[in-house]
Amino acid sequence: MAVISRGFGARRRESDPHLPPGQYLTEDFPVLSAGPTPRVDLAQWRFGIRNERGQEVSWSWDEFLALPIDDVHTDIHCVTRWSKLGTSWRGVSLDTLLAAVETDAEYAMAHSYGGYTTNVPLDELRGGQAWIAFEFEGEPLDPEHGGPARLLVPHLYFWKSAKWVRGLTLMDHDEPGFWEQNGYNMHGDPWTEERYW
Ligand SMILES: Nc1nc2c(c(=O)[nH]1)N[C@H]1C(S)=C(S)[C@@H](COP(=O)(O)O)O[C@H]1N2
Ligand SMILES: [Mo]
Repeated sequence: MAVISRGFGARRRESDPHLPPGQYLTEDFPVLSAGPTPRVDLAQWRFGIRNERGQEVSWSWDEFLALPIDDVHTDIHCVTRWSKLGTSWRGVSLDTLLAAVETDAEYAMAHSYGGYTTNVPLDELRGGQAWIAFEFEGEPLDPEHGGPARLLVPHLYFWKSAKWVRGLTLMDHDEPGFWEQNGYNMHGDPWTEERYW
């Protein structure tokens, strides 16, 4: 019986409908950072959105926490092939933040404390698909995972989820961010394996 149940378990995991092609399941939470973890003082922290005409709206930490907050349960998929299912986050929806901004832009560049950037089509940040997350599994987001706050765009590969995010720049045209300049995909859909160019 033990043999049968192990075999059954392995088959079920491989064919898990939540696992995109070419991915494997992991229970731990790997850290992938291109540089050192920046320490961001909450008294100095701001999140801003600049539109294509250069107008900027921004929030202090206290203003940000006063916005409506979502509980998000989602799977995450790293281009290095690990996926983690059923993660829990709390954050402010990009729908809420973008409602404060006038724009006809089609693309966004996320900028982080520390200098990381990543580009995302603006529509992919709308419609309940993206958050600025500040809690993971009921705890303040660990600095190495992007605390105080990170972009969370779980339907795209996880490199699009900029850690230590400090703002978005909205753009009429697409531009490559940090990993995209180094060969990663401009879009990054894990279900169609948009890994590299
Ligand atoms: N600011 C910043 N954000 C980042 C990165 C980074 O190096 N710097 N790495 C990206 C990559 S490649 C991945 S897979 C995820 C990893 O997030 P984690 O370290 O919380 O697992 O963060 C993404 N966001
Ligand atoms: Mo990654």
